Amino acid sequence: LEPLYSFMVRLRIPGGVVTPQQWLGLDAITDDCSNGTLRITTRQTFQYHEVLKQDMRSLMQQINALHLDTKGACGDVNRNVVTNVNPHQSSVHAEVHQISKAISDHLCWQSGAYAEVWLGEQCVYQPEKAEEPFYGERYLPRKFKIAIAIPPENDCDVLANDIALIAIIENEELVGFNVAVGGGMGMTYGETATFPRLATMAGFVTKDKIVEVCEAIAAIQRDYGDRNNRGHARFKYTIDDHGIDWFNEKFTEYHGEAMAAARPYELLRNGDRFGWIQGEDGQWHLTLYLYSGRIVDNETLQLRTALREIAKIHTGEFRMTCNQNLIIANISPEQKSVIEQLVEQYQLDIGERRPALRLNSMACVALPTCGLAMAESERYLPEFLSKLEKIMSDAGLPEEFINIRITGCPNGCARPYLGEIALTGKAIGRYNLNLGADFSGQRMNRLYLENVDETTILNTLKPMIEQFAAEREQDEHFGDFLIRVGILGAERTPEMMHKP
Ligand code: SRM
Ligand code: SF4
Repeated sequence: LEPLYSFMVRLRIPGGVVTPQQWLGLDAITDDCSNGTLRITTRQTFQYHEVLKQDMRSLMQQINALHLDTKGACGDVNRNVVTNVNPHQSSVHAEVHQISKAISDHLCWQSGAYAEVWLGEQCVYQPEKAEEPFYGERYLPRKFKIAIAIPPENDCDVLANDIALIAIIENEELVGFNVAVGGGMGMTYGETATFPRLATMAGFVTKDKIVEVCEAIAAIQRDYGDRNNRGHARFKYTIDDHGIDWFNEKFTEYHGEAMAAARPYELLRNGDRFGWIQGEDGQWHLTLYLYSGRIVDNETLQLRTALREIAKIHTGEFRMTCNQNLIIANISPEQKSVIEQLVEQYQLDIGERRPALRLNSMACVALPTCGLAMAESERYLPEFLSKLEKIMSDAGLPEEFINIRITGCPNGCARPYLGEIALTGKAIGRYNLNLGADFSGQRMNRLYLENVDETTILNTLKPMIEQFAAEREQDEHFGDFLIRVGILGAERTPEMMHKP
């Protein structure tokens, strides 16, 4: 007899798109092999929780039958490539989605062991042929992440990635990408050599070269990343240690030509836009608010059932967002009213049924499934928001959007260092309070209070919110306000990561 092992399984879905047929298949697996919930992640894909060891093969085979896979969803390789959410809003979005798939496929590992272990295929190992032409025998020093933003939207928090690609559109055509390198969120409490970092701008490349450009950059990390100290192995430390000029020299060597100068762009916001949008081709798209991306039926909301019913009749696609929300995309004008009826019947949230504060909030999974959690996150977010909403409402700001993030530890899975208000777990019921990011994912917050309980957090925020209500400038966001009036200093630098 062995212990009852259970696993979390994450899919690779570049750009976060699945068909209604795939949705129905993924939904069915939830009952067959998992804990009855599907979970949309902060990187536009799905996770299954509590998959028993005995169900693992069946789950992997069912995923494979849906023409999906789990390759590179975890491990020291390139992870799910994320992009802006709505490809049908313009042809640029569609093109960028194809590019995200091309990068993901190109940097996907090749090993036949996956098919052998999970799909029951015969081993086809040929010792004379390299199994991993790019990764070699040692893969990368650490996980590696790529995101693509299409300005002015930054819903993927592009600068939090190892490679941040910012689409440059001229005369309504995608011409290429600005490339920034060395972003990442994770840190370890008390270890000042670890810190979150936003990617540094390196230059511009044309779109036809982008797959090779990503390969060259990942190869620099493969060859120069720290393989001795796992806590220092992310690409952000390679960039921070050597500097951007060193990177640009290496890039020219690896890629064969230098990047051009970065081109102008503007990122305006990093949350999702909810409700109905009509694309340039006349098709409709509906963005739904899902609480922390958890798709489950409960007493108050039959969310799983509702989405299953929609999938049965929907002819477009489903798109996951990097904020754990969902777009029912590419709905024909004829089908719009049918979907509207289902949305109404199941009381799904299109952003109108919640206070504004919730719509820009995110929490990582944390307890009970995450082994690294020090505090509650997903299960605590609604309670925290309710209390904060009361403060906002009393201050006369019930409609104000503030970007709120909670995580159960400092690893940063809900990108907390980009929250205007962010809690990172320290112990059960205790958090670090981080304040002062901007509203567009381009400035990190900094530590304001360490290891405090809910009462202290709310008592700290209340006067700040009241002052914000009284003294804010027109359209000023909370994080910017805290800096303008001097409650916080202007920059989060590596030295300030651990101190107010
Ligand atoms: Fe994460 C580890 C969940 C996005 C930084 N992350 C984990 C693990 C696998 C815990 C573990 O290693 O034992 C968590 C599983 C919890 C569970 O029960 O499901 C976990 N991470 C998640 C997800 C599901 C959070 C969510 O609520 O949606 C996200 C899945 C993304 C995906 O689909 O691939 C998730 N993780 C992120 C992000 C955000 C992002 O990528 O945009 C980050 C910060 C960005 C970054 O990588 O720098 C992130 N996760 C980490 C880290 C810290 C890495 C570091 O550089 O220090 C760990 C711990 C580690 O790798 O050692 C971690
Ligand atoms: Fe787990 Fe920490 Fe990631 Fe939350 S931030 S899911 S607690 S590793």
